[in-house]
Amino acid sequence: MVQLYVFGHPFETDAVVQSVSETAGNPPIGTIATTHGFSFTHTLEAQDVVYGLGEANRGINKRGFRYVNHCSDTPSHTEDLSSLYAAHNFIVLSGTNHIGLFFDYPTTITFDIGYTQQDTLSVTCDSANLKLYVIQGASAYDVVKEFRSLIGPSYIPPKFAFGFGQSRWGYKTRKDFERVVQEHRKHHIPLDMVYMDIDYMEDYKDFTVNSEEFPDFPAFVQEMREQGVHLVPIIDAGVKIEKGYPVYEEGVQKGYFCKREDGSDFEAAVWPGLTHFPDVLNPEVRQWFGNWYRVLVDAGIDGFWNDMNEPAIFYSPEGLAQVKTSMERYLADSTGALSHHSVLDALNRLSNSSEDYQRFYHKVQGEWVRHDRVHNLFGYNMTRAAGEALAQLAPDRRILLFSRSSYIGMHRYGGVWTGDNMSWWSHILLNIKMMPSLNMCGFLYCGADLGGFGCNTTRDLLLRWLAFGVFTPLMRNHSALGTREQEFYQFENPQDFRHIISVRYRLIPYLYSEFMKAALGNDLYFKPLSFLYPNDPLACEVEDQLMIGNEVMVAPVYQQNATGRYVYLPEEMLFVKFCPDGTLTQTVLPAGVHHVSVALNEVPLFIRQGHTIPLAQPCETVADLSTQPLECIGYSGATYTLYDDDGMCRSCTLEGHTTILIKE
Ligand code: MIG
Repeated sequence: MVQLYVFGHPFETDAVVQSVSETAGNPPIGTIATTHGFSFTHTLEAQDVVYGLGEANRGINKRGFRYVNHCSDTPSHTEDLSSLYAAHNFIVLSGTNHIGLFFDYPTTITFDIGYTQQDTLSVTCDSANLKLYVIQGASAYDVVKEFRSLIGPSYIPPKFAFGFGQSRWGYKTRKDFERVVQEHRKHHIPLDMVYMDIDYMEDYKDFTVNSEEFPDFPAFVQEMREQGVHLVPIIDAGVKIEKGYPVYEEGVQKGYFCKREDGSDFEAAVWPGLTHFPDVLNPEVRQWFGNWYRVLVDAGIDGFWNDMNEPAIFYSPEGLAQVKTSMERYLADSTGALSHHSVLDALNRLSNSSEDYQRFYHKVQGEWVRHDRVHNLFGYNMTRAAGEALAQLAPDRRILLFSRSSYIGMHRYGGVWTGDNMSWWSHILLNIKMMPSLNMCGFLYCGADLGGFGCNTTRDLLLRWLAFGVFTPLMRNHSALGTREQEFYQFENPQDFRHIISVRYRLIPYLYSEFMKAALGNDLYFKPLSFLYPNDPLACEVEDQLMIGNEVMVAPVYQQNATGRYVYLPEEMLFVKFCPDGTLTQTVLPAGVHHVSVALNEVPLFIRQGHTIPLAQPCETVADLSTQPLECIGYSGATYTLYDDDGMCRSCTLEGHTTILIKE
C-alpha cells in the first residue's frame, strides 16, 4: 500500500511514475515538524533494520550513521564520509512492521539513522516543500518491490554491456586504445568495451574528437568493432567556453546555459577550463543537449558514461577572486596577525562550494530556480537528456549509458558507476554492500571501478575484486591517471585474469537472465540474504554475502593474504568453484558456518538447494556467446527458467522470451 503526504509546494522531480492521490493528515509513523525546515522523527526498535539509500557509504543496514544526501564530487571514500555522488532518498524500516519512506526532495537532505541518538531516526531538510511516500508491505522485500513499481522500470543496457570493459584515465592516442585491444586478444582475455576517458576529446570539448589522433574517427570505431570492441566515450557536464565551438555558440545563442542572477551565463572551471552548464532541468535544453550525442552515435558509438555531473566545479571566477583577495591580504599583512589558515581555508572552499551552487539558476516552467534548491537533480537530468535523445536517435536498439551523479528517477534512463573508489581492500566490501542498496532504488545496471580507481593496486587485490565483479552487471577495470597501470597484462600470469573473465562470460546467460527478470519485473538482481531468509536472524546480519536472483549466493574474499573465508549458509547449498584449468569443483555443504578455501585465481559461488543455473561455453565477446548448448550446474532434477533475447530490442517482455531449462 502506498500513501502520499504532501508538504508545502514540492518541486516536481519526476522520480515517481505512478499517480498516487494525496492522503490527508499525518503519516502512520513518525513525527513531522515543518516550522524550521522539515523534520521526520521516529523511534527505532532495537531489532529494526534500516535498508536503502542506494549509493551511500557504510552497510546494507544503514543504522548507526548520518548520511547527507548531497551529490558530491568526492574522491576519498573513507568510512566517515557522509556524501557521495548520488542522492537516493529511499529507506525501508524493517522490524515488526515493514515501512518504506521515500522523501522526494530535490536538494540536500540528511538521514540521521541512530547517529545523534542510537534509537532515533530523523530525516531533515531545510525547506518543508516535499513529497513523502509511505509504503507498507508484508516484508522489506515486498516494500522494495512496491517502491520499484512506483518509480518505473529500470534502464536496460544492450547485452554487450554485460561483457568486460577495460578503462583508464590516460588513454589518449590511437595506439593506447589499439594496444588494449591487442593485448586482450593476444592473451585471449575476453573484452567487449574499451572506455575513452576525457583525453579522446579536443581540449575536453564535449562531442568533439581529437582529430590529430583520430583523423577518421568513424573508421576507427569500425576497426575496433571488427575486433569485437565497442568504444565507450565519456561526456562531461560542462561545455567549454570557446568562440566557434558549436555547442557553446548554440547554447549561448538559445539561452540554454544556467544563468547568474544578473542574467549572464554562469561560468565554472572544470577540465576544459571555463565552461557553462547546460540547463538540463529545462526539457527544451534536455532535448538540445541530448541531440549532441548524435555526433558520436553517427560515428558508430553505442555507449556513453556521463561524468562530473554533480555538477563538479573546480572553481568559479567569483570564487577564485575571493581566494586571490585573501592571498593579497595575507601577503600585505606585515603584522603577522593573519594566519596562513586564512589562505588555506579560502583555497579549500574553492571547489564544489555551496557559494557557487547559489550563484546560478535554472529555468523551470518559466520560473528561475536557484541551483542549490534543486542541486541533486542535475546529474539525473543530464543523463535523462542523453537517454531521451538516444531513444529517438536509435529507436530500434539499446545504447549503453551510465552516470556518476544520480537521483531516483534516473534509473529509468541509465545505470551508475560508484565513482572514484581506491585500491583498498575495504572498498571491495563497500562495493558488495552498495550493490543491493542501489538495486532497491531502481539502479540495476551498476558496478564499481574494479581494482580501485585511486592509489596503486596490487595483483591480488585486483584478482579478488574481479571475482566479485564477475557478478556485477557493469564489470569494468578503471584507474586514475598517475596510478600503477592495472590492465591485466601488466601483471605476471595474465592467464589468471583470463580465467576469471572467462567465468564471467560463461555466466552471462544466467546473469543476463536474472538482470532482465529483475528489470522487467521490478525486482532485485542483488538482494541481501535477509530478503530471502527473513526468518533467519543470522542471515539478516550478513553484510558480506549477497543473493543473486533466486538461485545464487556470492561470498567474495576481500582480505589480503587470505586463502579463503568463513561463509554463513542459511540452508544447504552447493559450493561451486571455477578452477583455472577450466574444471569445476562442486561440494554440498550443510546449513551453518563453513570455512571455504578459494585461491586467487578461482571464482566461487553457491547454488541454493534445489536450484540449477545455466553455463555457456567460454568465449571472448558477448557476440560470440552461444546458448546452444547450455550446460547446467546445480542440483539434479532442478529446473531453471532462462530469459533470453537479442540483447538489443527496447520493448522486451518476460513473456515469449523465457524458456525452462532442465538439468539432465
Ligand atoms: O576530475 O575524467 O570519476 O572515472 O577517470 C576527475 C577523469 C574526472 C572523474 C571520474 C573518473 C574519470 C576522471 N573524472
